[in-house]
Amino acid sequence: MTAIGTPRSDQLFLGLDSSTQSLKAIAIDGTLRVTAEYTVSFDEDLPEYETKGGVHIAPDGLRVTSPPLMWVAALDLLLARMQADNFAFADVAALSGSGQQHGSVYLNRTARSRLQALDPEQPLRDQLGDCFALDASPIWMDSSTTAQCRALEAALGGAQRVADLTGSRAYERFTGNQIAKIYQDNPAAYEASDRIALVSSFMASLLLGGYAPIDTADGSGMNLMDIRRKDWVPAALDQTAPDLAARLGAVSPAHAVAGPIAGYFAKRYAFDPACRLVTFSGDNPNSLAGLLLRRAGDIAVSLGTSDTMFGALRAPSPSPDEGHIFVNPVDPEGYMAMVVHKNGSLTREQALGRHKIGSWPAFEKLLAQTPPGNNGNIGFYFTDPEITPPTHAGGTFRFDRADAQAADFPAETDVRALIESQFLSLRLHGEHIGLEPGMLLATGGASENMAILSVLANVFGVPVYRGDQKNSAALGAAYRALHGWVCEQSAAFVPFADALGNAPAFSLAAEPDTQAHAAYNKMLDRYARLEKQAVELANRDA
Ligand code: 5FX
Repeated sequence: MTAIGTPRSDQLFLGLDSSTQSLKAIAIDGTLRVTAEYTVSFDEDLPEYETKGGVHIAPDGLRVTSPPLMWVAALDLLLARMQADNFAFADVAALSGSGQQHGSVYLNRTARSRLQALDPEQPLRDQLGDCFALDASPIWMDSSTTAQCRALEAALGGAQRVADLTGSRAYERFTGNQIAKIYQDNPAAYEASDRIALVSSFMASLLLGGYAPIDTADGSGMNLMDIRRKDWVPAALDQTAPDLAARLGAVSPAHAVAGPIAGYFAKRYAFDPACRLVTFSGDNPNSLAGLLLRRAGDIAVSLGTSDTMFGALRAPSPSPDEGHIFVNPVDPEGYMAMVVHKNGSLTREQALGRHKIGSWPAFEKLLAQTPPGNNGNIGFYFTDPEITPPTHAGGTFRFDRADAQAADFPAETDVRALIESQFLSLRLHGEHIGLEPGMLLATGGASENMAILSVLANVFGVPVYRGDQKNSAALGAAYRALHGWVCEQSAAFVPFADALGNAPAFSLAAEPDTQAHAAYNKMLDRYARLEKQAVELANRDA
């Protein structure tokens, strides 16, 4: 007999990930083995929404949105594909999910009743088209809210105060500042909103058949929640828009069960009507769970559309200059710290195009032609306005060994300058918010590139591991589904590590070279000084 709270091997736990470019699903069984994976790509599978990389970018380059109905259509398509593949929906004991952080969805007064009365004969897209107060959802790539950020900091007593309360100083993409802009630019849309959801709580609401709560980890990315009290900051709400608390609803810990799955999914796909829906969270908090970062010093670097570095912390020490502190999604008393670069994969891909480097193996070969430290050449590659360090405009700034600005570098110097710069910046800014790795876990598309991982190991001077599982946010959501299910079955909070005892180990991908690491240690102060100069240059051009 299995003990209460111990999953059986024939039970499934499903994790969804609604990211910038795709909707994915990963199923694990009760022994944590991945049994199935599915993906819907927004650009390719839903071309009628005319997105590029899943988004629409306004001509000013600052406003970035996605159509929320596309996310609904993606869920229809994903579940239809799973059904066509005979996925065993009936065996799913619990599901949870992940959403790109910060994005907001504005639901009008018809939404709640529509969600509660979904017709299983019809796709979701056909039933929910008119339940939005705004058909373009601002997402994390949006950097149009500088005025709202400064106003929030002024109202609350400065950047340090906002960081101390909410975990981060005011950032353009953080949801509160986005809501403030919607309220100011389009008061009718704000007025028509009955519920303002994050991408994570919106996707959860579809599956719950009603409004699902925002969890405290994803809620930490809004500049509206007190990360210690785990509740909204009244002064921040007041500064943002009127009657906001009612539109946001109450926050919930991420491990809590929000309810059973909506009848729609039980009838249309044969989910067990008792299947538990564990509160959804943000992609970075889910990745923390997916990568099983339990000890301080276990730090992940996710190399994707954005590059992020994050790890668990016991005590938060937010900085007004960089990085974010979020509530930990698997330890409601704990925290996680994170540094984000907006210019990740797209910037690496642009370097490939700019230098006519045909392939990633050719990129690796070029990288091998220059030594660690790049003979003193350093570059800053802000394809878009950067998040860390914050800039108001994009721009590329190259400096030679004598600190003189260079218009360009030869291809082999440029690719090294780019990769070294991305990792030196993570190291510099991560250290400021307590992220000091004993080891690194690399994930995301670029983590398949061994030459890039070797630079990462050398910059930080620690071994770099790689999980076989690339989709850490979807996997983390599946792990969290299991965790939430175990907590509910046990009628008590069970530590994540205890619930996930069987989790797989990671494989060593790169070890640091002492000499190379010494070169980067020597370079860091100069890098920090030149970074300040690059930020000034970018802002001067803004
Ligand atoms: C985190 O703060 C970010 O803005 C990004 O990593 C998004 O979460 C990507 F979805």
